[in-house]
Amino acid sequence: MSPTPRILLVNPTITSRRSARFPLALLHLAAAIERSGAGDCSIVDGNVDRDFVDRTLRMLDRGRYDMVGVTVMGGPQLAPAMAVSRAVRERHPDLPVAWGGYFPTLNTAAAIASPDVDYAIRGPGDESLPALLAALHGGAPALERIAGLSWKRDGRIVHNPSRGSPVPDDGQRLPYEKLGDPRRYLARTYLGRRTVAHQAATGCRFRCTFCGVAAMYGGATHLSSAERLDRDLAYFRHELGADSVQYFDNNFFDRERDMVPLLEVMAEHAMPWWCFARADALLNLSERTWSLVRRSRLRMAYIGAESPNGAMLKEIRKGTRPDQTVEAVKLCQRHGVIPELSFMVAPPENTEEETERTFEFIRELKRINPETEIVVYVYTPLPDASRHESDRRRRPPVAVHDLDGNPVVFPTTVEEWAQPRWVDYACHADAPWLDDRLRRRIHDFVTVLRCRYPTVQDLRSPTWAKRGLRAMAGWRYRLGRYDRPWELELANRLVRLRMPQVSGL
Ligand code: B12
Ligand code: SF4
Repeated sequence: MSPTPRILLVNPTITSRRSARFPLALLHLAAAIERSGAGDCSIVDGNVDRDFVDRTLRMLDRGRYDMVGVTVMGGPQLAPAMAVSRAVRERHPDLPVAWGGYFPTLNTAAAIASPDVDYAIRGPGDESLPALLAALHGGAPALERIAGLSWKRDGRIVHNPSRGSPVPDDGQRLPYEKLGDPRRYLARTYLGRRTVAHQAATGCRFRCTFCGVAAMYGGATHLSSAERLDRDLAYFRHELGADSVQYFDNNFFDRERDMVPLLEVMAEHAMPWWCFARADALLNLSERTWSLVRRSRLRMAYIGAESPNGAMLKEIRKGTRPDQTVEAVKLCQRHGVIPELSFMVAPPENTEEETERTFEFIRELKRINPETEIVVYVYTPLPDASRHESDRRRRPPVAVHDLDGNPVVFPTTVEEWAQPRWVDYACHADAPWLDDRLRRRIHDFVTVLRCRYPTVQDLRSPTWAKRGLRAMAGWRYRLGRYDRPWELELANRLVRLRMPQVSGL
């Protein structure tokens, strides 16, 4: 082993080069490793290095590394994560490979069962990863004492108790220079010419049953200090030349009293911004805070509206009501903020009825505030085994059934999870209880909707093309004739309108 343990952190490709944003998970881990003094690290980002498997191997060949850490989100990132882990195992059979992130946290058994994965870290890795690096380097703690670690002992799989918790920041900025030139991650978006991705707080204090964030963080959140945010924003502006910010915080307006100091900093920097927010939180903000929100130049808030059905919202423990969605849409309009609402259609129960009801609700919201952006997902509940440990005891498992009435059996291996139908499931794009007719209906509705109301986030399609599509889609939308909009599909193929649910901002 080397004197200072070294880890190579890898972000397998998940998006296009153009849509690459700071790999925040790896930057947080890099900061944690440095802070703990456990070792040193380098980063390979597959969103930027398109031949990231080769690059990973080249770096391992040339440098001394004691471990490879791979961040893995379910869906399209899984196959590249498997490819890089397999390649490392073949070339360096003794080098430990650790997986962390949403996939191994939510599907631990499948991840750790892979012969190419030695360690799966559940939950935030800021404490567990440095501890693992130290343990493998012969130091304390012993493997069995590392929180949230799943590992193999003599061929048996051991799951250590409790996932890690988010770590309060130490006031230092993230080590962006580990990415080479951090300016490569700034992108032209509708917020500005050079938008940067940032996360002021980690975790979320809510426990919505369908949400991976609740499963990861178990209702805990850690906010950034105002001093740190000020330092980060100053760095983005003055060192990187950024002019706008996309905040990936799971729920930006967590508690008003905690957010005001951050908003004051943001108002001083006045860089247009986007964030995730909850309808109830926005409705509860005071007039004074809204004036800060306006001064800080919030442009768009992504709100999980999920459903027009209050009972369903209660059942999934969303904690908001449909009337709050309506009010939030009006409130945003008054304050010059575009609400971007996401909906989960086709739930396992009353699948068709709930879907049609959601379409009607979307139409109502569009009537109230035509600027409202809409993102439509298929409701794909998390497998019971994915829930946070602290939640498993609270609620009995819920069985979901396929079209034939058989209970849905979730994959147990990484190979199965990487199959197209389960990738679609992870992407909230398809579910085993959807028939072809309803699948088509959802697709058609979304096609008509996005042609009738092209997203403002689409900077690529020319204005004339968007106008043309709007006009073409007008009669269908007005009459609710969504079926088989072949002419829109044809025109769309030429224009290639953006899909916010695939590409993000
Ligand atoms: C940025 C982002 C993306 C980026 C890619 C990021 C990248 N890797 O380059 C893009 C836009 C491409 C993306 C895509 C998708 N995403 Co996404 N994404 C996010 C987002 C907004 C931020 C993630 C982030 O950077 N967080 C900041 C870091 C600090 O936190 P973290 O990721 O939790 O990291 C900590 C731990 O996970 C752990 N950890 C992470 N990696 C590792 C690695 C090791 C070795 C260790 C030890 C620990 C560890 O330690 C970290 C530090 O504490 C989250 C929501 C959120 N606010 O977190 C959703 C989120 C992660 N995405 C999600 C999903 C489902 C997707 C999609 C697969 C599907 C979809 N429809 O959204 C798509 C794929 C779309 C497609 N291509 O078809 C879900 C995952 C939940 C789940 N059920 O699995 C989330 C939580 C959104 C949500 N609320 O549902 N996403
Ligand atoms: S849906 Fe939003 S509010 Fe609910 S747990 Fe997930 S991030 Fe938090």
